[in-house]
Amino acid sequence: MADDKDFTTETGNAGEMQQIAAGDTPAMTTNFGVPISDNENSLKAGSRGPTLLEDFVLREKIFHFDHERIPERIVHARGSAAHGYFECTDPIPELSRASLFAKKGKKTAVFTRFSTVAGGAGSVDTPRDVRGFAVKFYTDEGNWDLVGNNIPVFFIQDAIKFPDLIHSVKMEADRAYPQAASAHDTFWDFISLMPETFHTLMWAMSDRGIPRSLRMIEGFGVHTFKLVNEAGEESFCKFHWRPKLGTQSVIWDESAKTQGADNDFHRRDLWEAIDRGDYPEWEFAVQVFDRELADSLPYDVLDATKLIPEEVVPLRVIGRMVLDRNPDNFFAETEQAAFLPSNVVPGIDFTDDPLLQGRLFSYLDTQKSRLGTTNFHQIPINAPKCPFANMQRDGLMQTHVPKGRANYEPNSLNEAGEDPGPRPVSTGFRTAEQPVEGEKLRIRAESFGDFYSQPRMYWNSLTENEQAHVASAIVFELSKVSLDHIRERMLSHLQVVHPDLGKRVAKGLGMDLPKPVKPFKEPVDLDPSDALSIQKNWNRSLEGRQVAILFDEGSSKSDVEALKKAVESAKGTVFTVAPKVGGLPLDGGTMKADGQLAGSPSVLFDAVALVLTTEAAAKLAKDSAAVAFVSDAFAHLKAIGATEGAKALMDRAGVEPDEGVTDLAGLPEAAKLRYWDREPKVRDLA
Ligand code: HDD
Repeated sequence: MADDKDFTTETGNAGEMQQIAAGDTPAMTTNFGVPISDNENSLKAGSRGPTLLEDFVLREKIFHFDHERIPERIVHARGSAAHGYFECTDPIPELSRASLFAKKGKKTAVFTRFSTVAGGAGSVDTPRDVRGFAVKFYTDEGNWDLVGNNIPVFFIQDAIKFPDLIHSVKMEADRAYPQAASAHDTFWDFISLMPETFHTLMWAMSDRGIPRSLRMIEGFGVHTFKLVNEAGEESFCKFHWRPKLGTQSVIWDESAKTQGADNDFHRRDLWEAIDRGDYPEWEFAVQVFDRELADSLPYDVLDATKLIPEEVVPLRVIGRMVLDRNPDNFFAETEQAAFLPSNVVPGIDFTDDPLLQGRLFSYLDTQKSRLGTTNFHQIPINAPKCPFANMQRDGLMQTHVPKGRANYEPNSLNEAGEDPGPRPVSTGFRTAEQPVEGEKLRIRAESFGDFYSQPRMYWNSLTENEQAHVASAIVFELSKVSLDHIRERMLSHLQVVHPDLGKRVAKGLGMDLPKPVKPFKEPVDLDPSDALSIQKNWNRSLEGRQVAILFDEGSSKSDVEALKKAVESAKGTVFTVAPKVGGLPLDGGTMKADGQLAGSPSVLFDAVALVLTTEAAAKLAKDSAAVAFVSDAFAHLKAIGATEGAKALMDRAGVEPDEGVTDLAGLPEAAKLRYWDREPKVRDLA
């Protein structure tokens, strides 16, 4: 027995823990505060005997572990978030009495969660998908949740279709695949039967569906909301977030390969940027218009499948959001964050958009099943930062301990000297008054009936290269559809969106064009909007972009260092890559690399530099990881800067000279762009 005791104290944590606990680190305890002396061994009858039921330390630990997972979000399950602040830069009291827009320089704390839609919580970051962009503003008059996406329109017009849309895109019901992908029968079956989805579909199939970074996505409130001022006057409003780094996307082949290289590509990028002090930032803008303008538009502003181009109603930038703090704990904050479109504050109000109206119910309801209690608002991440009080009481996991007996209103307990509790105030939230009349109808407004004009406008707003990406994405996805009639039905619609799109997708599928559908409303030609294109608005900057420098034995250390300095002084970041990470002999001294070649493919970076000697390049030309590093960078339209010695590797990788292929000195400038003109050389686009 003496031996058993010695074994535990010498090699287990128990003795150590007690010592640490006696110093700076707090003692480990049970959930009820009882100090724990041994976190290594369960309580047994004899050193090799059965475990005792009496062991409350073991039972509590396993019990808690068994229940660690909560139901994941039915949509937007995979997400990453950060804390930060909203700063008002141009107050709008004439439009809204919302306190966060009241004064220039006023800061309001925010918690912002980005997400993919279709995949589960453990899925990857880079599938083709819409991205969620949900912001919780902790204003001093309560929480406002702006629960938007990176695409300004939505697939459906009425909330009653949401479960069908989501069932169709999630993994198929019998086989439970594909995970996090829209390229399958049921999604395209639904889409092909619901032409209202086409506008958002075009956006999802465009480069918007494969963003480079969460720091480089736009955000949209999607619906038309109302702003209400102190006098009760209202205006219509759409909300926009514009990333300071510019909107940037990747190439589809790159996105698919990134999935293999790093499941957490976006999550890591967001975390690391905030961690090193490169705080992501967005401008916040409103598009404000009145009923008269709304009535003059050829589409309905209550229809969430339509956008209003900036050229029609300009954006007014009124603030900025900076995300400057990573969560302390993923579960407690990001996972338990509950966003509710019904959370608005005085000065902001809803419209009758039937999609928004349905959302007002859905999000409150879902929190009860996800977080298990009507008291989810008491979880720190969800609780307002301003005082809050009402007569709602009790319920599961109640953490407030209200004093006194005033749990009803009105009461006159104050007349007896007792605390009467909170009462409604005249400055509280008031719904903007609006006349409502009409018959009770289960019907879609005729003004919602044009499904083709805006998808066509979007197509016409893109560059030729972006159009080719859309057509190719649709070909890719429909090629994964196994049922011919779905493909045919899509073709009969796509040619109505635009004859060119229909023809190109048919050609890409190797199918004949069927007869076009007869639309409910004939499409009209709306003016294209340059603001909708990513490439036309490219941010020519190294900020937020990362350059990989590949070196090997004999490379010039000073060349690597000079390039690193040049990239960093232009606000880019550098990641060094070598066949071995531990340190290689370079010309000028040894150097360690940040990543090993096989685990650091070029899909993870925005541009690559090859600082290689002739000997090293000849050796690497026989290494498939090195060849793929270069050929992928070329195929993904990235800048490549190289020493003369790197030629053998460049040749083996099929690099042909163009504007984006440069010497080391030219790379910091070249790395600000992608080389769209190169694309026809490296792939066959639809
Ligand atoms: Fe939704 C989550 C965005 C329509 C029902 N939605 C959710 C999230 C985002 C959006 C960003 C994740 C929030 C987070 O990070 O926790 N959803 C949208 C947008 C829509 C939209 C921009 C249309 C304009 N959603 C929509 C409809 C319904 C829902 C029409 C139901 C009728 N959405 C939900 C939900 C979720 C959700 C099931 C899942 C988890 C949650 O709410 O909290 O209730």
